[in-house]
Amino acid sequence: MLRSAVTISLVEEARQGPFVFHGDLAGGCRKAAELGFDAVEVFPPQADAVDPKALKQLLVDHHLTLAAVGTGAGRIRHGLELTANDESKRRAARDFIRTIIDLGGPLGAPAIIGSMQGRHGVDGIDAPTARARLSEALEELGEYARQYDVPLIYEPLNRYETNMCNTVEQGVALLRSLSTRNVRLLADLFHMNIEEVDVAAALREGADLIGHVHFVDSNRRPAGCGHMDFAPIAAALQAIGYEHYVSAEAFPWPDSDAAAAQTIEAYKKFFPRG
Ligand code: LER
Ligand code: MN
Repeated sequence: MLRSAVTISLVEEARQGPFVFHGDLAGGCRKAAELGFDAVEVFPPQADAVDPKALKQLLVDHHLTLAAVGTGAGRIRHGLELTANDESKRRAARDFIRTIIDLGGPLGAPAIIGSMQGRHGVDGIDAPTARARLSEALEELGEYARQYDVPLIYEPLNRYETNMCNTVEQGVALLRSLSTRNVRLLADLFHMNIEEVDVAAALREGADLIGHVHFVDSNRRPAGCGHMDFAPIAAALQAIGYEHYVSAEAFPWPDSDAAAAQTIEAYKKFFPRG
């Protein structure tokens, strides 16, 4: 069964970012449960900023699961990228992600690699070198996540955020070039609206390699507040037998509570449960 989730950011530097709830893990969990979400997706500043026992208790108390844990603070707060020139920075980037895998893994949640993938064409990093560095990291971290029986999630981003992979097709090609089979794609509808010719067709092409969805409208407002055509997207997810999370990574527009309420309404409309 496909499951709903909502994002909670604990990263001060991401206050203006596309997260529904900000700065309050317990409050976000309470609201998520009140509205009927199945899960929360957490964006921590670093792994040790979250007490795993307290997080587990919050999830139990509110009958929620943990959908995923973001790693983006590794870049925005600590300046780490997997494609960096400096070997020690690349190692620190992988170490950072490993600690996030260790946080989410025991709770059944995968780590997401988005902005930490970095890019080529900066600091003299050429495309093949960047690709090799990213692939090496995905191989290692994908296998590392296996101990918790969770995948590693890799997110193609739009062209203004990376030039590693912008589309599902490029993401599929990257994953197929790896020897690990434990990396899946994140289909973020905001990035896809910018980059894909046809969002629903791209989801069908991604098929069982898609392991997570960021549910959001064209303008990064909550689903239903932009011009995204969700009916064919929902049909494509049903057609590929998608049974993971559809997680609201959207601006808290017009505010967090209204964004969460709007998302759950859109979720019920497009993914009705028998
Ligand atoms: C960044 O634009 C994004 O979509 C996040 O999920 C990645 O950290
Ligand atoms: Mn995203």
